[in-house]
Amino acid sequence: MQYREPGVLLWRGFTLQEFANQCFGNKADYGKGRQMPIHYGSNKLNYFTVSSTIATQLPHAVGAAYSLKMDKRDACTVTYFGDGGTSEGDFHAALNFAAVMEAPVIFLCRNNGWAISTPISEQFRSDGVVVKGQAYGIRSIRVDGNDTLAVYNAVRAAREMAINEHRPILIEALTYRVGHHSTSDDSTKYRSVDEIEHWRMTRDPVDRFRKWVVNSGLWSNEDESELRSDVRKKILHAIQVAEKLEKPPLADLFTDVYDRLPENLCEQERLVRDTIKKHPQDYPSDVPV
Ligand SMILES: Cc1ncc(C[n+]2csc(CCOP(=O)(O)OP(=O)(O)O)c2C)c(N)n1
Repeated sequence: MQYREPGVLLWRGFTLQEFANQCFGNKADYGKGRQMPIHYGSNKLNYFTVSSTIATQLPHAVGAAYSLKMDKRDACTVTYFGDGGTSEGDFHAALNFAAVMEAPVIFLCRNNGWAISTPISEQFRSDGVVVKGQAYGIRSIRVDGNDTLAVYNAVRAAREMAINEHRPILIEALTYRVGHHSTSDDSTKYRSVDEIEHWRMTRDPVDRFRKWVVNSGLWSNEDESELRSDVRKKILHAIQVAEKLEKPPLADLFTDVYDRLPENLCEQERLVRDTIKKHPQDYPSDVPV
C-alpha cells in the first residue's frame, strides 16, 4: 500500500477510531506507535501496512498474489502506487515477476503528474505508464482517473480477469494532484497557480461524481452537508479518544523483529532508558517505561 488509499480501508470497515489510534501512535495502534502517521495496516482486513519507502509494496503484492495462486484461492491482490513509484527498480522487478509467474495482481498506478516536485517529463520519456505494463507482457489499460465510474468499471473488470485467468493487470489512472504533496511542501514553488486552479476548477473528480449522483436523484446537497457534519463530529470524537489513550510501552520499540533481542538492540534499550532517567523533563511522561 502507498499512502493515498485510506478509502480502501474505510470501505473494508476500518473504523475512524482505528485511523485516529494509528495517527496518534497510542497503545491501541496496531503498529505500536513505531510508524509515521497515516501508515495504517490491518491483518484482519488483509491490508499490508503502508511503507514510507516508495515502491516496496509492489514486489510484496506480487509475492502475496503468487501465494494466493499456489493456495488455489479465488482471490487477487491489488497494489497502489504513483507515477514516481514507477521510477523505482522495485516496479520493474515486480511487473516482470508477475508477468512470468502469472500472478493474480492488479497494479493500480495513480499518475498524478508529479512525484513531489519532479514532473513526469523528468521521470520517463515513455507514453505514460500503461506502455510499460504492455512491454512486460501485462494486459494494461489507461483510464481517466478523475472519472469515478470509469475507474470502478476498469477495476471491476481487472479483478475478474486477474482471478479467473490468473494473470496480472495494470491500470494507469490519469489524474492531477491539486494539493501540495504533503504539509511540508509548497507546490507553487515548482508549478504555476494557474495550472493548479485549472485542474481544481474544471476537472475536480468529486464535483463530477457529485453532479452525477445529484442528477440521478441518488444524493442531494442537503444529504452532503448532513454527512459532512456527522463525519466531522465522529472524527473529532475519535481524535479526542485517541489523544487520551496511553502510549505503547517503551519496550515495544525493540520487539517483534527478532525472536531474541540481539546484543546491539539490548545496548540501545539500556542507553535510551538511562538517557530518559537522566533527562526526564525532555521525554513525554505518559510513555510507560
Ligand atoms: C525510495 C524512496 N525514495 C524517495 C522517497 C521520498 N518520497 C516520498 S513521496 C515521494 C514521491 C512519490 O511520488 P509518487 O509515487 O508519484 O506518489 P504521489 O505522492 O505523487 O501520489 C518521494 C520521492 C521515499 N519515500 N522513498
